[in-house]
Amino acid sequence: MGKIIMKNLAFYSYHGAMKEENVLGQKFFIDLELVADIDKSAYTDSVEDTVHYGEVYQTIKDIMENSKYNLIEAVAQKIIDEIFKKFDKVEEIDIVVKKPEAPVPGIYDYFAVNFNEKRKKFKNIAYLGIGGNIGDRKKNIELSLKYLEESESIKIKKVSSLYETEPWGYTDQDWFMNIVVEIETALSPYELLDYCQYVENELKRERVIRWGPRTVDLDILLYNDYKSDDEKLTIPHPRMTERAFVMVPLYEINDSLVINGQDIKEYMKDFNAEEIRKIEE
Ligand code: A4P
Ligand code: MG
Repeated sequence: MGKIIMKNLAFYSYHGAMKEENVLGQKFFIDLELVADIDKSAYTDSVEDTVHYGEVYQTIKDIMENSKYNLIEAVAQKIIDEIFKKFDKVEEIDIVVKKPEAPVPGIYDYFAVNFNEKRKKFKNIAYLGIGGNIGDRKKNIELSLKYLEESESIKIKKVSSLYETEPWGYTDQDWFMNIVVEIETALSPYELLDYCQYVENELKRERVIRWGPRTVDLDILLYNDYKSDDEKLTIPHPRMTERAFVMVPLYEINDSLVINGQDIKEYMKDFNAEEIRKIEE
């Protein structure tokens, strides 16, 4: 691990809790230390193996010049979140945001906040099936992705195409739209189930008929190699391998999975094109 140090970056910005500050603006200074996995670059002499400080600077500049926060705490957090999102090699960030002209009458160099944050580890890989057949089906799927993204402990890695699918189980209902997503998560399987149910509730799913119409349903298909036979949580999802609306999008995003000891390719022979059609990449 190495460190990238950026000291006394100066910006003219409009952050502040007082109206005057948002109109008049003032000086801000930022100090930043990034602990990052950059050792290789010392040997390769290649910018790809390090964290490009010019790009980090641009990220900070965008936030400083194009947003307005009440608190320097919020400014610091936004910078931390953006840097972790954009720069994979950064493992830890120490940031100081200084405000030398705070609207406090008195004599001082500056007021500042200092945060230190380590990258959250999302080491578990899970696959979720998302589908619905009531209301604006596509919008409900998009909203559930938005809710997943909002969790600090979930990172969406891959999203399948959007498929329109014949209803499975209870067939006297409209066609569904389905997708499958790959996520990285810090949540345990049961915490992930809770979060999926929270998203379903937010989207006002009404449970009337089993396998019946729904605005949106989130099922945990796979979670690492985890196995569970519990009624509350069965993983791998018990009916997934019979369902084209799960297997076709799942295969699209990962064609090398093994489910219940069998290669996903083996399962794919069972599905026909009439029950599922791709409508959007
Ligand atoms: N549960 C157990 N294991 C899991 C898991 N791996 N993921 C429990 C999520 N939940 C799991 O689910 C009932 C209970 O299952 C939950 O309380 C949870 O603790 P539910 O969502 O309330 O009930 P449900 O969805 O009506 O029943 P079920 O059996 O889960 O239905 P499915 O399997 O979700 O099927 N046809 C098409 N084309 N596309 C679809 O998306 N979906 C369904 C619903 C039927 N037909 C479909 C589609
Ligand atoms: Mg379900």
